[in-house]
Amino acid sequence: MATAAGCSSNQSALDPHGAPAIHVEHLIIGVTIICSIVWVLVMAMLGWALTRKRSSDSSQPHKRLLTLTVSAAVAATVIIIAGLTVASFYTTRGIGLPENGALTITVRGQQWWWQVLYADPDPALSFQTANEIHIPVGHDVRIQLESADVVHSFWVPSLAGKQDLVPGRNNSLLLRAERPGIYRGQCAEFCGLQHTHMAMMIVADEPADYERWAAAQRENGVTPADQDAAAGKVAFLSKPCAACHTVRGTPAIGTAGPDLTHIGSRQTIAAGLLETTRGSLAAWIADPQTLKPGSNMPMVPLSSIELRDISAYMESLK
Ligand code: HEC
Ligand SMILES: [Cu+2]
Repeated sequence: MATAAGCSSNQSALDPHGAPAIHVEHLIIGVTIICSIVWVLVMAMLGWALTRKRSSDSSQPHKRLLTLTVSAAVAATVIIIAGLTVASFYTTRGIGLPENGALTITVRGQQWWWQVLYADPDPALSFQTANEIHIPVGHDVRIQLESADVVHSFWVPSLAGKQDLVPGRNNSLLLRAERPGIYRGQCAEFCGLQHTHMAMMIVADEPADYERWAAAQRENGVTPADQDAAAGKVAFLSKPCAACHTVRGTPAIGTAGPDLTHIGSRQTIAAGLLETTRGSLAAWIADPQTLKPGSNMPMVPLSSIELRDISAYMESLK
């Protein structure tokens, strides 16, 4: 199995890299083994029953043997089902929520992208990003799940269980990575036209790298030195872009689309659709409806110079 571009593991519950995902894998393997044994036994009994000679033995001991066999099978069923219930109960506990004080990240599902809020009691330390969630390795992280529109589902199979994002309800999930890397996840609940293009990246950094990343994200968007990018900033602010997008440190404070303050630092755009390059940014801005039909970003008419400059500006927002 090949890994998705840039990712350090398969997007698979059978390739776990964090404690919650390991608990889930153990449960999957346990249930599969037990159910396989039961299936083989049932098939063997069925085969035996179909091929044996019909017996006319109606003696008392024979009847007692039948009663005993059926009772044993019923008891085994009860024990196995109870055992699996207990196992899934302990798995649910194992993937349960971390202690208070753990890093908390709010993820808000939107058609069709992930809004990611790193809220801090000190507003100066709070920031927002989209579709790419950085976490420190070896730490429990609490993911608070909300939805802006319909039901979505947060699923990063190699790091955690799966949890729905339901409008008007607060769900949460424990996320934890044991090794640095990039882990892919996606929306796992059909949520409309672009459901399949609602991917995310979890980037697990060494704690020092994580702190560096968070400090950089807290900064305002850079004022570009490059001439094209500087012209792009002016164009961006004069177009409807600014009504839907925020670039902190500028008058753009729209909230309908992803925060673009550090768009150039993210690996992909439009929820995993394209790798972030100046070319892909230009393609996206020129015609989002061809690349992601139905998405909530309209095509904004731009001259070719404006398109070039705005793409340069977006790329410069590291
Ligand atoms: C009506 C609101 C709206 C307008 C106007 C708008 N956008 Fe967007 N934009 C969005 C939404 C919603 C998304 C998320 C689309 C998705 O991934 O499904 C988005 C996504 C993006 C992305 C990718 C962000 C990411 O993190 O993946 C970029 C870059 C972007 N827009 C730039 C622009 C530029 C430049 C303009 C002006 C030319 C613009 N947008 C105009 C709503 C808007
Ligand atoms: Cu979704």
